[in-house]
Amino acid sequence: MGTIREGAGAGIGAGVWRAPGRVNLIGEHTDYNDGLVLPIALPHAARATVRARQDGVLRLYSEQSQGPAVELDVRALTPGGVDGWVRYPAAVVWTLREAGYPVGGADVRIDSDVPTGAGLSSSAAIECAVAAAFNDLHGLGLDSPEMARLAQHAENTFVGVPCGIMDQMASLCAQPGAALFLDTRDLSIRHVPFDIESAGLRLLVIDTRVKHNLADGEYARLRAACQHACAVLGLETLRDVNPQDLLGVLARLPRALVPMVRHVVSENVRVEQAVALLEGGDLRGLGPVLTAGHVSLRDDYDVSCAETDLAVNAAVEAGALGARMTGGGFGGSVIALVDSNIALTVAGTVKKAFHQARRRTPRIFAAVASAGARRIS
Ligand code: GAF
Repeated sequence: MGTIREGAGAGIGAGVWRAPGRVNLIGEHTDYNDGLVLPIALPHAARATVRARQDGVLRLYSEQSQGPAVELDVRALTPGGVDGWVRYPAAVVWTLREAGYPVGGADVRIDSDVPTGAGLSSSAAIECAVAAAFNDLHGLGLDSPEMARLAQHAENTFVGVPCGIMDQMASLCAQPGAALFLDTRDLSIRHVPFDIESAGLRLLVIDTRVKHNLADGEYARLRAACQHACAVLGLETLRDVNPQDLLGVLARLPRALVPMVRHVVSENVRVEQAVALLEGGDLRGLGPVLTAGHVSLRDDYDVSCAETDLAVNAAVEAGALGARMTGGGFGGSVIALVDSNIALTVAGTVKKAFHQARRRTPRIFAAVASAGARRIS
């Protein structure tokens, strides 16, 4: 069951690739609106040990799953044809083949420490590790944004989740000590200094352990509502709304769409504010921008939930400079920017608040901006 012989390690046709999960500092639900995002890569990552095979069999094994290895025929892969975690590597291989790249079977072993169901992009990490592996093993010559587009397409088409491109870009393009300022309209990127430890700060990630699942239809509904707003406004994308004209634009929308559009347009402005603060060396100034982003997601975009609100409120009351839910929402994780000397106190206060509210104890860790995907052996 489920073991792959290691052979000569990273010899010809084999190797190990690593791709991280992410937290987004600010810029939520903007990526499918051609907007701005500012994620960092987490130190947590998926490692894919991959060896090319000549027989067309894709053999997938995960250290974290309970089950045995799954064997698939690469020629028979079909969207919707497989379930569970194997969808992610299978989706990437299917997409590469659909795009005409000459890739075949492989033994793939995944070992990931990215928490799953926590809104930290554990699935994008697997996709990106596998994309990087096949890119190298088959000499495809794809650059990181091209791999990100393929991985996003894999998730949209094969897995059936209509996600934007932020998570895949973060996993593939991030650099240590920097946040990734990404314009999803043209995939232009800028690495913005985010060395929080030198600034005497910590970025706490609070996994509320409320299951976050993008495939349940809510995310697709939000995306469709943004497209509807564009149709009403006669725009290609909500990025075409000039923030200066926001009030006039909102006046032309049906009432139900007003808060959503207000969030998307104001969130792009918050990303620009955050970038200006970080580039000016004012990391503490980021705090209020984070909290304002949370208020907008909670009240306008309506994707927060009791537990993410509880974590944000408890962190801010305990002295965090700012806090917000991160990722798609409906559960998942919260980030809190705190002075390092009170990081433990803030974490303790959040746990206590969850205990008092009779919720599961959240998992809390401090994250630093880490490296994007790369081959490690
Ligand atoms: C999820 C999606 F996968 C991203 O593309 C992005 O839309 C995010 O939710 C919300 O900002 O992580």
